[in-house]
Amino acid sequence: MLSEKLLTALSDQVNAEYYSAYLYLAMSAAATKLGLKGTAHWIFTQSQEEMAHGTNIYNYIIERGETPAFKPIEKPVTEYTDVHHIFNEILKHEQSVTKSINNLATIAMTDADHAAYQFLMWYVNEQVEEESGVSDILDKLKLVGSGDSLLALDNELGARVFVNPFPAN
Ligand code: OFO
Repeated sequence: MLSEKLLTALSDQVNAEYYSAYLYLAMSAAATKLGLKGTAHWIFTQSQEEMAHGTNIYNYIIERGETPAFKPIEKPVTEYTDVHHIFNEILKHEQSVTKSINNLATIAMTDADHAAYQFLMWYVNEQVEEESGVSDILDKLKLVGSGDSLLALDNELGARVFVNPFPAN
């Protein structure tokens, strides 16, 4: 049985992961509009990952014998000036997700819910990888400027392949 507080926080995280997926769809569409197909693909793949993250938490709540609370998913921002703007917003968003995942882990720890804490560790580590991956892209963007080098980076981002981290879900 999950505590009321942990159930609420996990339910909110399902919503946050689906919101992330929706936000990244909006950003992917914006990148397409900017003519950056590879970047659009990278962000679309990120959106698919976020759906998988949300579904996995949903399944965990069900596995623990609980019912998640459902809330509306917020409307994402759809206008972005350029690719730097998009990736800066992605980094800020991932940093806010990291805070909510850490908050979830703290609740599980306070509840002495070792199973939930263990479950959440995957997400804690994933956030380290996500922030680091986006920071790397931002560093490269600072170096490339525009023109051919931006197109080369766009091609590189276009090679990302979606791998479902939870194929059993
Ligand atoms: Fe779900 O990892 Fe990003 O937000």
